[in-house]
Amino acid sequence: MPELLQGKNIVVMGVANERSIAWGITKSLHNAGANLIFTNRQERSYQKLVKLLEKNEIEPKLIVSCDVASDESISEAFGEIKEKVGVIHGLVHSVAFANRDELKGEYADTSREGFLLAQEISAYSLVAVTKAAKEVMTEGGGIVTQTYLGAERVIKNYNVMGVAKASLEASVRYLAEDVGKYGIRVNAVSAGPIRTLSAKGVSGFNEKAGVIEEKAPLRRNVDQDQVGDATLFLVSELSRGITGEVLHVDSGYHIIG
Ligand code: NDP
Ligand code: KAL
Repeated sequence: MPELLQGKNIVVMGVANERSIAWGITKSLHNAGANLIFTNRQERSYQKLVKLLEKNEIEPKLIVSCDVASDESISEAFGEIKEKVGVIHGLVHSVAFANRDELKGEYADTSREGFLLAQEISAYSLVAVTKAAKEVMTEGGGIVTQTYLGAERVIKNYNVMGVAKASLEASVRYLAEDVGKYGIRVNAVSAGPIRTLSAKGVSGFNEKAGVIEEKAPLRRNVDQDQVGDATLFLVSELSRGITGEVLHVDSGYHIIG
């Protein structure tokens, strides 16, 4: 579908490496003809992204640095996007963070700082970037974030991140109402377990991925490309009647009791 996003400018936040969900999304958006603008936090991610883009012969429209922990960084990033690109038609938020030591044991042991950090980076960041992006989305468009089933159910080890994702999903609904009048839609993809840099080193990942193969209707795990195509759908006009929605891309696992 090379014409689906032809001439559309889409911002992608959260490519750390080839395994990132945001990289799967990048490939889907690129194949649909989008012009891509990237944001990263770490220099290491920037270097990886530049190499990946070269290898895949994708010409970025712009790459800007953006740490979602800082209002100044967000406003500088979107200021530069406005100046160099003008209008944007979509935004992909694929960013989350919690301290590793809070992603095990009991949720009841979560520290105040750990709770606030997970909320700030994983949930408030969507609010902050929506506020900045709506100023540049003057022709309407789609905003899409990434969530996980741990927002809806208690999933071992997900702990503080589950509560942050619940906040993210509620934010999707409140933001959808606010920006709907400007022709902007806000949705989330709830992906099944995918082995990425974030998933590395956190306990319980293998167990979760194993259960999907055993119990999900499709009896297989999802990958970055499947999440990429679903995100493309939600960014594009194909989903023009959908907002405030959480779409599960999880081989159907969430319907199983
Ligand atoms: P990655 O580790 O590839 O991506 C995480 C990204 O978050 C990195 O690019 C990182 O940027 C970025 N990030 C963290 N803190 C900040 C910050 N302060 N400012 C800006 N960017 C920041 O992992 P995934 O692709 O797995 O994660 C992407 C999203 O998908 C997350 O929201 C995650 O919760 C969600 N998700 C993941 C699932 C999985 O199984 N992997 C399942 C369901 C949802 P940098 O590297 O520059 O620090
Ligand atoms: C039940 C599952 C098992 C894993 C439990 C928790 C996973 C939490 C995800 C969270 C985003 C991970 C981190 O924040 C890791 C961080 O503390 C250390 N890593 C880093 O700093 C790397 C270098 C950078 C790139 O990472 C980030 N995030 O910036 C959940 C599984 C089955 C599904 C997953 C992994 C869901 C999810 O939300 O990612």
